[in-house]
Amino acid sequence: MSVKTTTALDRRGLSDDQLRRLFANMLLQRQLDNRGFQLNRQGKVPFALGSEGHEALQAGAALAFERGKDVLAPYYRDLGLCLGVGLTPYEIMLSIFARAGDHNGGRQFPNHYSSKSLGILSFSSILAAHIPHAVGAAYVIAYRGEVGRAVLCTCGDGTTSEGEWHESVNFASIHRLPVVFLVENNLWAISTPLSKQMAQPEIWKRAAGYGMPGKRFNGFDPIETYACVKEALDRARSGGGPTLLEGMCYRFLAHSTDDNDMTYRTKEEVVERRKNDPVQRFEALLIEGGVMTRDDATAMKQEVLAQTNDATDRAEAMPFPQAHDLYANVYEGAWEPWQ
Ligand SMILES: Cc1ncc(C[n+]2csc(CCOP(=O)(O)OP(=O)(O)O)c2C)c(N)n1
Ligand SMILES: [Mg+2]
Repeated sequence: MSVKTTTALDRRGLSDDQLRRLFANMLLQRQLDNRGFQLNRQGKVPFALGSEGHEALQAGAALAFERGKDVLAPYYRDLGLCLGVGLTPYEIMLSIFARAGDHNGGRQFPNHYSSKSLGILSFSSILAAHIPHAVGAAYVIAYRGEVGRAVLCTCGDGTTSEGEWHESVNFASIHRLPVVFLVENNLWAISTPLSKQMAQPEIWKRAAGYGMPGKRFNGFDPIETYACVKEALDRARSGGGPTLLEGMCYRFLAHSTDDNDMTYRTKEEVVERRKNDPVQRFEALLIEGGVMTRDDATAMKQEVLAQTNDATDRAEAMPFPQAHDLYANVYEGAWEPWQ
């Protein structure tokens, strides 16, 4: 199962500006990804998680999301998706550095994105625990009779083995809820390959069993991703019910800074997959298609590096949370269980 290579620019109605924004998002995601790993190796942060290989999928999906209307229920690998819907590099860095100014007070695991104002649901490290939450949010939209709003709920391929995933997809279909289930299939669940996760490896085909439309697309192509996610979100927003989407991609880095992927996959496999690197491919397509010049691309990379450096320095300089407010936002009235 390989991810297709895109050979010519098919812009599907996107303007030059939108195409450049897609690319800028992909660059920023990769830069911040690398920064997290660097900070970990410098001993400055305890943990970081990579999303290299998911850039095109997440930038494309984010472009289809309507800020101020839609709700996003992401998972830990959705750095680019969360940047794309409005989280800033500074907010990302506050979370990685576990500083008090973070949305979760510096007390959530890193890469557990959330923002009330942007409509990003906070989530749990327990795989698939956020899928019923996403369906609950979609139920609220339907219950209130709101049109023009939908929930975009993402997860990895391995997560679709969890019972909550199946129960949630089934419930959403029965009630024709406005939700899109987007599976980011990177072929691995830490060390477990897809073949040990499911005997029928085409996740999108499960849609038929639940009575909803399903589609698989090339997640290395941000434009194809945008078109598929937009079509599904539009259907959900207009009362057409849920869709199951499967975006094919690959995880280039280890699962996290705590993982050594060379214990379960070969360097050759990763090198082979990197030949289709979605960031480099999209850059080449935009240059060939006359959307930007090589100099534009260089300038964008410099800008992204400057943004990342600025976010890193500002977040690192911020204070940690204080021990005395450990239970703030946990119990009503900041009740402290030891008192
Ligand atoms: C219920 C549960 N089981 C196991 C884990 C440990 N775990 C964390 S991430 C992960 C892999 C998930 O893989 P996938 O859904 O494919 O997402 P990916 O990390 O590949 O993007 C596992 C097994 C967990 N967090 N929760
Ligand atoms: Mg996976």
